[in-house]
Amino acid sequence: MYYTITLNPAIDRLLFLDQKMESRKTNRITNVDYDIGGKGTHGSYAMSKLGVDNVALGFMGELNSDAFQQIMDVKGITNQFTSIQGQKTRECYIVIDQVSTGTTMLTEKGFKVSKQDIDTFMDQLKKTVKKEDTVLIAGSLPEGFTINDLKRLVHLLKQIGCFIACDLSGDALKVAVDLGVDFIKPNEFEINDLNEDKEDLIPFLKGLNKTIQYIVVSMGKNGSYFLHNQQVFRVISPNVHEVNDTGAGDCFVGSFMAGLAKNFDLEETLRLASACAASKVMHNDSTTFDLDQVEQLKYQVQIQKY
Ligand code: TA6
Repeated sequence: MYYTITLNPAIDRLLFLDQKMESRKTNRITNVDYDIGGKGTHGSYAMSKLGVDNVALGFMGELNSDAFQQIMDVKGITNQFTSIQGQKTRECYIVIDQVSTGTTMLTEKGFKVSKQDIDTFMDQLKKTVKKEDTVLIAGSLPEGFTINDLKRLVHLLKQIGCFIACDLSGDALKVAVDLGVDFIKPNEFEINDLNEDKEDLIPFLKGLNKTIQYIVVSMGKNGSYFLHNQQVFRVISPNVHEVNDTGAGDCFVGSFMAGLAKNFDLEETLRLASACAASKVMHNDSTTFDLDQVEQLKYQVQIQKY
């Protein structure tokens, strides 16, 4: 089974403007919509859409759990979130205008989890996840969930022996690297931070690849680097009309996991993930991509062995 863990999910409130957002000006909102937010949930959406059964896990706030579950139902995401009593799942605001070349994301901090919430979650995980499973941990950590709790989580999964994928940043990414998980997806800035001795990029990535099986370095519109078994690939994404880039990286990760689940070869997996992410940015919410579009975009993905 495939699992995703979103420790600090969100309800994305999509704010549409028909002009470019400017300070010192009234920016009129022309439409409001909602989508699920948080990176693991997006991975779950992508896997489900590509026919890979999975369950989304993590924490959710009790106070707006109906709204949260309703969006999960609309998106077809099977889930078993641990409820945090007396608190709300955060909202994140995504500003989408007609003219700008990127959305603006304003993220709330989110709920605070207690030691008891964390213990309940870890116990559930221990009972649920098996050696043959794959677990993706993605997104920010909520208040109360410390770096030591993350270490505990990764150690638990390592003890179980499952495949561990992480889409984390900052200190959390460092934990994933230090503990040698199976997959990471830093962006170009995060990899720079990890590369403290400022080694050349490719030798540095090859060093990381000795302990981490799969590495994707995402560079937005400029595509990505991908490493597996000391092989380096440069992946150039199709050139598409971007409407909303929110969630594109999450979509890449979920689709990549789906490719692995379907035993696609590496090139096919990279083509699929890149095409799904490209289709995602052509849609105006945080998750949607189109399977027919993906079929066409797959052939526009360029993959070069480095
Ligand atoms: O990657 C997009 C997204 O998952 C949004 O949907 C938004 O809710 C945000 O990222 C959450 O990111 P964070 O790093 O705060 O967990």
